[in-house]
Order: sequence, then structure tokens, then C-alpha cells
Amino acid sequence: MGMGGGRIVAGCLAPHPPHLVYAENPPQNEPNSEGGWEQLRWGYDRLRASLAEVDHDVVVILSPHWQTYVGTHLLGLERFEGFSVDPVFPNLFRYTYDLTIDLELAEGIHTEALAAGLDAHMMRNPDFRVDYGTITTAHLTDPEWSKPLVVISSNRSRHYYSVEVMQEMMAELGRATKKAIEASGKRAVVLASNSLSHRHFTTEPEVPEDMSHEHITSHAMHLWDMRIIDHMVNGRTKQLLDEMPEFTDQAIAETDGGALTWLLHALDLPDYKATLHGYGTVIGTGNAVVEWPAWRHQEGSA
Ligand code: 2X7
Ligand code: FE2
Repeated sequence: MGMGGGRIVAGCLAPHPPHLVYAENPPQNEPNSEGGWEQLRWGYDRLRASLAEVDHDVVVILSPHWQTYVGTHLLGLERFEGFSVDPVFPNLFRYTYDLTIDLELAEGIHTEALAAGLDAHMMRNPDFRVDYGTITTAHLTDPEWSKPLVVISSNRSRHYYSVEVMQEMMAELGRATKKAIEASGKRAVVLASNSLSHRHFTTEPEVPEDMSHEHITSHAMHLWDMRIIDHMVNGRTKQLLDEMPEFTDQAIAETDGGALTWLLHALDLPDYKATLHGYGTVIGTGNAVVEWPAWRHQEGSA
């Protein structure tokens, strides 16, 4: 791990539709499927192959489905075990998890967040049920669960205040995350667990994985998703951040949880091109699997 070499080696947009876990039929998930959503699952195959080439010690995730209203929370015990059910799709996602936390780094981010003037808390309840967004993103990026995690909540400032306040607070949290990773001496992969446009169909086909029903909910949602992806793959981070409030409002985007804003600030506003590993819709929402290969832009990295 090399003390002194602490850094973010890759950052990813790694969305969490539970349908993707359902479609893979892993032993941890109860329901069985005939597949489905292959475009996105092939995207995750490519992301996993890419991350396999990047030496790292820890994976840091921010999920929009761990929603906190009094500050940012971090999982604060070495291990969390339990059974996670998606409340909207209990027919698809009933997953037995057992995850390990890098407590030292979680504490480091907590300390840096407080030092930056943010409110932050460690979650020390051993019976706390980890949200399905975190579990889905962790599973899809590493089905072996081979690395310890740091798990960060989504402070819902977009909902109790405004989308602009969400941006400011998540920018600060991103900078605090970067600082703590650098001080830790560890090499981290950082994951924003969110979809892009997020208008859902309100009914499901009889066979949920029947792909003849799957498409984006509207042309407007498609245009927004393509615009945001174009910014990412061309290194236009600042423009993306400028447009984030409008995108979040107009595309009902899951960027409302702040994960993408947090990630882009943790990566220090990258001006290099991100790699698009895949795009696809899930029950009408837009989802992109994207990687910022930070290690390629750091000296002495391999
Ligand atoms: O949480 C989700 C999501 N973000 C996208 C699609 C379908 C279900 O759950
Ligand atoms: Fe979601």
C-alpha cells in the first residue's frame, strides 16, 4: 500500500439498478431470472476488466439510497451482515450480504468532513441494514467482495434545501474524501452509485426481464443522458457541473443524491476523457457505467 502514495486511482459512475444483480443470478440473491439488461451488464464486465488492471486497497461508495437528513453518515464498524430487500422491487432483490469496512479510512473521511465544516457521523449500530444501492454497486464492480469498503450516505440537502446547496455540500465532501485518501497512504477506487435520468415506468411486465418492454421513458430523458455522457467522455467536467442543477431537476436525475458531484470533486475536476463502458435503461431510467482512469494521469503509476 505504500504510505505517502495515497491517492484515488480510478473514479467510476457505477449505477445500482437491482435488476442487474437479479439478472446475474448470484448465490446471494434469492429470486431467479432468465437474464436481461445485457447492454449494461456487458458494460459492468468491461468495467471489472479495467479495474482488475488497477492495483487498489479500498473501494469508497456513496449511495443515493442511504438517505440522511442530519449530516453525512459513514458505516463505522468493521463488519456489517444482513439481508437487504429493495422496497420497490422485493420480487427482484433479496440479497444476503456480509461486508468489510476499512474503518481507518472511514474515520479519516469523517474527520476531514468535520474539519471542512460539514456535519458528519459514524454509524455504529451493528444491526444497521445496508441499503440496496451500496450492495448492488459493490456487487457489480466486484462480485467476489475482495476489497474493504468505505460507505458514505447521501445527505438530502437537495430535498431539505436546494439543488445548489446539494452541489456546494457535495463538492466539499468530495474534497474532504480526496484529502483523507491521500493522508491514508492507500490507493482507492471511488464509486458514485447513481442512475442518470430517473423517470421510471410505474408498472412492470409480467416477466420483469422481458426486454421487449425496456426503453427510455421519453425522448427528453434520452437527450439529457446523451448530453451528460458527451460531457464525461470529452473531459468537460466543469460544464457538466454547471449543468448539474438543471439536469437534476429536468431529468428527475438520481444525481439529486449528490454522488456524481462528490465524485467529480474527489477526482479534482478531471479534464481528461472518461471511458464509457456501457449505457442502458432499466424500467425506463437511464444508466451509464463510466470510468475516470485517474491512474493514467499520475506520475509513476501503473
Ligand atoms: O434504484 C433504482 C434505480 N436507481 C434505477 C432503476 C431501477 C430501480 O432502482
Ligand atoms: Fe436508485
